[in-house]
Amino acid sequence: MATNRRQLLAGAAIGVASSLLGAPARAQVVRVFPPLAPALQNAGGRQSRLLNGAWEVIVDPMKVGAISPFEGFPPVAFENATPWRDDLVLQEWAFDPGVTLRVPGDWNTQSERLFFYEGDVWYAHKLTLAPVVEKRQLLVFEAVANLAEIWVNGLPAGRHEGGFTPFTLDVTTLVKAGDNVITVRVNNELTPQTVPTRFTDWHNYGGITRAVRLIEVPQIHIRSWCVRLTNLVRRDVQIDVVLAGGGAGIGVRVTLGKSDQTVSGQTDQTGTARLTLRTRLGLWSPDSPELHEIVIEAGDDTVRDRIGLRTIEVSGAQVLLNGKPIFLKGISAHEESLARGGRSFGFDDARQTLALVKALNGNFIRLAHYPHDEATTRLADEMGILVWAELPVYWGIAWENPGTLHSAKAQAREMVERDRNRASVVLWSIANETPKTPARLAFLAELAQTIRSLDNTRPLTAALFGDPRGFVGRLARVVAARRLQESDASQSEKAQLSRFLARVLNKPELINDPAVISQQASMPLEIVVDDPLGDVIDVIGFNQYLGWYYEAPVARALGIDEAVVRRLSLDLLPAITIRAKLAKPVMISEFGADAKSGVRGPKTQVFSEDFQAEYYRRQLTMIGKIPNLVGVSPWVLKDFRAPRRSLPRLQEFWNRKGLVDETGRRKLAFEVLATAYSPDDPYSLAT
Ligand code: GCB
Repeated sequence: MATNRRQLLAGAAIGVASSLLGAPARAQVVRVFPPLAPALQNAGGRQSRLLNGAWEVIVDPMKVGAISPFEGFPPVAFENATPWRDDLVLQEWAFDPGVTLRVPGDWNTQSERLFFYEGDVWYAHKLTLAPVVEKRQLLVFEAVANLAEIWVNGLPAGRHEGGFTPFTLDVTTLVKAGDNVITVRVNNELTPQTVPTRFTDWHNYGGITRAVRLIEVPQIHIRSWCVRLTNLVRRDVQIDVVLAGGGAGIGVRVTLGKSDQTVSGQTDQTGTARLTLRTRLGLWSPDSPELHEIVIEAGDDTVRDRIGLRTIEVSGAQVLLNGKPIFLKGISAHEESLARGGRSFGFDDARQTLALVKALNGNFIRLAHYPHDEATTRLADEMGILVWAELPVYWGIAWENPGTLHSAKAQAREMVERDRNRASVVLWSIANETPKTPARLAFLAELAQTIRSLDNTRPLTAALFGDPRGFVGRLARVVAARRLQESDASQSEKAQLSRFLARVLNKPELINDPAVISQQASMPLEIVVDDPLGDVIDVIGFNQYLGWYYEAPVARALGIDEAVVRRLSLDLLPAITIRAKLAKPVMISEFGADAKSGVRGPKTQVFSEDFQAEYYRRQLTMIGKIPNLVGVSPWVLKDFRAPRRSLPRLQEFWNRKGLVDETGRRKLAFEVLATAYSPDDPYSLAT
């Protein structure tokens, strides 16, 4: 407190002086943090002290803890904040047991005042420790959204950017026997330079959103391991084990599955032991998600994991799982809890989400648009659900900014290191709907290279999207001609449409010729996916909203009723063709339409469940004809919070494209997709 009081007095003096000279600039203090420790793999699988629960917080909208109002003076040192004292001390900030937030958890859904909050919240957690000798103390945060600065007992411990991946701090020299306090400055502001960037279509949840653990490990301990099936026929397994704190010549022993399958070796100069084993163990697949226990021992350390053995590869335009073509019957999902609302975490939330994939008869989930909690990929291993894992490189990223690329690469490394032992994870996705510019291509090619250098056993993908402008123009022509052929079109409507066609065809003299109109009406509508990023990735993901987003601009261009355009466009939908220019596997990684749960109406009424169900039927008919199609993941499993969608009564800050609403109630389209994914499959998706 004495420090705070001194700062305030000094600040007041300067304030008086500088107010005569004009407002002083606020001083951003650059705090120096030690580097993070290398990531500790499967932290949740070790014995640990979970630091979950109520953490005391200071909400700091003016950032007084990070930025001083006066040049030359430090900001308020919340990392040293003491409890409030009821005596003659001037104190304006304090952690207090009455002001807390739950960890893990987003702050937005814990306090109405914080629902739209973007800024700083300081967290503090006290813990009492017994004396520890000859061990290392690692502090693992499974995710903090988006920036975390951490102090232990007032001393800087580490800093991490990126809201969806775990990080580890070595706090051995910072903790002490007795009372300790961990303080975290959490900031969830997104900027044009961050990954993700400022403008997205999801709620920017802030907070310590996943578990926090303190883990005691031997000085020499097992940091990470990577297990992969290198030969499908011979069942050769390669196991790389990396130790921390050691060097060359340390013995490592691995037992996989049955106790007779043991292999031993020694570490090299880098602390890595590379071991191989020939096994007779069963393979992992969605039909038979067999997992085998692995036990790794080195010195005084032992770790365990559960591993599935499988191969995944692209061959020509097919995706092969264990050497056989597989069709991915999936759904895209945000990481929002069905039970509580808000950011989901842990196994209970994951189970609810993945149970819905099973209810859809699916075998695949696209975890959009950022890495989800490790519980989800672990449970997907157990349940036999294939996973598309994605980086938050979304829409308009600062492609030319080296710091942005650095952040994307760091998040890629953390994602891959965390999940590369998950048999369920079959695709790494590097980006969603990014513009076709040279700067973006260079950025994403480098990001792809980073991932391949860490894991070259999985195909890379990205969700591409088409240029809607050209397509809207062609759709408008066909819709105009089709409407002209309908007997109930009014004279003024006809005149309007004829003028439109005459203008775009530049043939005023021919425009009332029925042959011209019929030729326009039957003009094939085709989308060719042609993006240079296709050369970089192995599986081409394609997002398209035909039948949803294009009809309003077409109606505006034609000057006719949107309901008429929507009806005609729905009729046209099954006949539209989509193909990729490259002969690579293609996935429809998104299509969708909003429906407010419980709203019923004619099939052309937007926001009704009936429209959404009909839209799914027609989309699936079209999608079933796409050449080289290897999978589908419509948008989206559950309605999710989206602050950019404020439409009263229908959206109210929710994106309503869910197949279930926020309470889990199924909309009509749920059954349509479940039927498509059933063995009956009326749309012949997988053939
Ligand atoms: C997209 C985006 C997704 C949006 C969705 C929509 O193309 O990839 O993040 O939420 O469309 O609903 O418009």
